Amino acid sequence: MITVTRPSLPPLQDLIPLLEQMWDTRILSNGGAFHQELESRLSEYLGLPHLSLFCNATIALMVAQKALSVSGDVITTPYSFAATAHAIAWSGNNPVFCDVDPETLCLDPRGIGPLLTESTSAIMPLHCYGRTCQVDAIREAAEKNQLSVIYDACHSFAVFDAGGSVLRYGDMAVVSFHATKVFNTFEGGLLVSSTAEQKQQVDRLKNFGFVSETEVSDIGINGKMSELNAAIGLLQLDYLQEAVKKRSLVDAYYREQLTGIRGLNMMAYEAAEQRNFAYFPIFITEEFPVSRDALYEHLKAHGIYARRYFYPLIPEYEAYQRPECTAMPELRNARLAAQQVLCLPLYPDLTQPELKGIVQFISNPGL
Ligand code: T4K
Repeated sequence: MITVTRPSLPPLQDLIPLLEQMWDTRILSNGGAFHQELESRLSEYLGLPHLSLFCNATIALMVAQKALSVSGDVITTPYSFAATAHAIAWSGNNPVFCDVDPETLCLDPRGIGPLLTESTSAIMPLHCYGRTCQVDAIREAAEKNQLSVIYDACHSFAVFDAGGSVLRYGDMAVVSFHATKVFNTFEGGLLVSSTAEQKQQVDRLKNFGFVSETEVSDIGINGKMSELNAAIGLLQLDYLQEAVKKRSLVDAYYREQLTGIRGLNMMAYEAAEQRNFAYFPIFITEEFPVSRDALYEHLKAHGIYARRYFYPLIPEYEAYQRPECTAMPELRNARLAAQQVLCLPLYPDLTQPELKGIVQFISNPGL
C-alpha cells in the first residue's frame, strides 16, 4: 500500500539519550529545555525571532485570533483542510468563504471587498500547497479596512522567497508539525508573531493565561508542546534538508513523466521561491480519459492511496450549513479545483519502482 504521505523519522537510537534526559529531570512539559532549544533552533533556521511552539496548528490558529482580538466575521478560504474554518468557528467567529485564485488556489484578494461587513475583523488565507498568497494585495485590503491577517501557513514550513521565510507575512502565521507534514513532531504546531509583545501574549494564552504563579490575565487555553514532541523536532531538524531534497526528486520525476498527458494539469510554482515539495496535486479535467474519482478508485484498487485534498469544499460540509457561515455565491474556482484535484503520494522514501508504478497506473487509467 502506498499512502499519500509517510512520515520521515530520525534514527530511533538518537531519541534514547533525549528520553533518558526526560526520565532524569522529570521535566515533561511547560516550556522545558527541549522546548526552548527547538524554539531557538527554529528561529535561527527560519530567520524569524518571535516563535511559539504549540501542541498542534488548530489550537494555534485559535490562539492567534484571541491574541489579535478577532471577533465577528473572518474572511477565509473554502479550499483548505477543515481545521482552517473550524479554528474560526471554535473561536466564536464566523467563517466567510471567499473564492480562490484559479492559478495559486489561494484566497483571491479581489474577492475580499464584496464580502466585507461591519463585523469583519480578520482575513485568514491559506498558502495552499506551499504556494504563497498574494500577500501585498491582502495586506492592502487589510490595512484599508483595519483587519488582522492570520495566515494558515500549515503547508509552508521550509518555503522561502527572496526576503526569507514566507512565515513572516501577516500579523501572525501558523504552521502544522503534524505527522503528515514536511517537518513533523508527531503532533505539533508553530505560531509566528510579528513582535516580542505579541509573542509574550501568545505564550501566556497557550498556558491558560498565566502571568505568574498566582496571576491569570487572560482566559487562555492549553496549547503547549510537550518535551517529547520538542525532542523529536530537534532530531528531525537535522534531516530536514535531506528530506526536502528527496521530495524535490519525486516532484521532478512526476513532472517529467506526467507532462503532456491530455487532461492532466499540474500546479506551477514560482521559480524564485525555495519550495518544500509538500504536496503534488494534479488536476483531472474533462479531457482525461476517466473522471477524477474514477482515477482515484483505480489507483486505490492497486494499493495507491492518493487523496482529494481539498474535496469537498469546507462550506459543503454539513457542519457549515448554518446561516452565519456565509459564502460567495459561486466559489467557482474553488469548486472546480475541488472537483479536479488529486494529491499524489509524495514523501522522501518513495522508491523508484513505486513511483514508476504510480505513473504507469495514471498513464493507463483502466479504460
Ligand atoms: N490547516 C491546514 C491547511 C492543514 O492542512 C491542517 C492539517 C491544519 C490546518 C491543522 O493542523 P494540525 O492541527 O493537524 O496541526 C491529514 C492530517 O491529519 C492533517 O493534520 C492535515 N492538515 C491534513 C492535510 O491531512 P487526514 O484526515 O487526511 O489524515 P489521515 O490520517 O488520513 O492521513 C493521511 C495519510 O498519511 C494516511 O493515509 C497515512 C499517512 N499517515 C498518517 C498519519 C496520521 C502516516 O503514515 N502516519 C501517521 O501517523 O488529515
